[in-house]
Amino acid sequence: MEQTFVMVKPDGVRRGLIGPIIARFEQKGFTLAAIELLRIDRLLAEQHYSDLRTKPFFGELVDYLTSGPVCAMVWQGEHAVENARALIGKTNPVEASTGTIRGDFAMDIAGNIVHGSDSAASAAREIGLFFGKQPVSSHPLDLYASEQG
Ligand code: DAT
Ligand code: MG
Repeated sequence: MEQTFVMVKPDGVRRGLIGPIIARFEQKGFTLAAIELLRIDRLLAEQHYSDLRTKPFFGELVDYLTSGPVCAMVWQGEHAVENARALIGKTNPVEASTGTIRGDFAMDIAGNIVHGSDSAASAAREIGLFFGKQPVSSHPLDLYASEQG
């Protein structure tokens, strides 16, 4: 069973969208394996988006990600990475289809409210960054996930 890393970004948290976003993952058939509300520091934001560090918008991206609490989650299920990306929609909300999270809840690329890992390797790296090096299966909340199958 595959796992992916999903994060409600600060504007999503501020706007009260943790619940609606969780609902979509549950309705789709994902199982929640770990969840934490936290404020991330600049170092963690920079590590999370290290592949984008040469982009002109990198500083603003780090400002945005550290502007308030985020909700970090691990969701698991069949093809979790690809299914989560499909649920989230295209990076730019202008291009994201209605019915996707970004298509329905966001207006601008600099405030696209949610993150989802882009590959299994990224998911493993991001889960490690946010939930520590131990496998999420050793996380207490994963008892719930294993009961659900
Ligand atoms: P995604 O979040 O869909 O995986 P990404 O990894 O290419 O997209 O970029 C990470 C985040 O960086 C994205 O969610 C929003 C921000 N971003 C990407 N391109 C941008 C741009 N041209 N201007 C401003 N922010 C951008
Ligand atoms: Mg990405």
